[in-house]
Amino acid sequence: MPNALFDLTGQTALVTGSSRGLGRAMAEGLADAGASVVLNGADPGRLAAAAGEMRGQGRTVHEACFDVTDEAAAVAAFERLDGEGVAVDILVNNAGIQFRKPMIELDTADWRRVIETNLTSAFVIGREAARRMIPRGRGKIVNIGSLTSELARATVAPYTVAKGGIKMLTRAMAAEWAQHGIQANAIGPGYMLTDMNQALVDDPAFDAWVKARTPSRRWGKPEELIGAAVFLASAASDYVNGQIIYVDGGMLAVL
Ligand code: GCO
Repeated sequence: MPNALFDLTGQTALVTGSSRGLGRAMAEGLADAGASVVLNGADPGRLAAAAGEMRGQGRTVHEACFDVTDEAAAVAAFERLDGEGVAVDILVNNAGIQFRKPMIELDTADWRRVIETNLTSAFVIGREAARRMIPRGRGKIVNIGSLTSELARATVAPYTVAKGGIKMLTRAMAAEWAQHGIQANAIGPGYMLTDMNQALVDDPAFDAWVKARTPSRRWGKPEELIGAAVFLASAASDYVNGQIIYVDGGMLAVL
């Protein structure tokens, strides 16, 4: 008998950016732990395809098609879920983009786009979720950080700053919302095999660096975030708040 602490039956999880990549893997993992999932993406075709595949696997899936940088659309999506009687018990703020360019060449517009997508959206969507969790006296928020929540890498400054902000936003959420029965934590993925990182995987020098720099000597797989996601989404983490769990093959633990 699996431990009920990790059972998400009866819970609904909204995962932003879950048509593919890390978000899709976490949505599937949360569904396998019993949750109904609300998939989110900005591309209606990709979102519908992902939802169809997951429904075909017997999972309960709602769709919320909106761009996380569009505050009005995000608010409207929550109002639609309210109207459908879908209460978000678990929010995974996963949506994010990468933009690699040295700061000296970086346009401010590109800086702002990354900050808006990777950080501000987590605040906006977190606030909308918390406004509904607080009256219920419970809720789980899982923000997706990065190794760059701790360490900088040249050419990814806006991503680094945004992910550093994710770590501190998580603590700010804990500071204000823990008293209302909400647990806000984060996951910091290491170098994972995702579309966003394909250019790095395909670069022999970067690939070799990741494998040498990571004690596990390999890239991570998206499904390897599921354990941390289920833990932080479940009763097993009811006294955990403001923390970030690194799923990075040990990279941050060593020089
Ligand atoms: C990069 C990568 C990283 C990883 C991940 C590491 O360009 O260095 O995209 O940012 O995606 O965030 O935790």
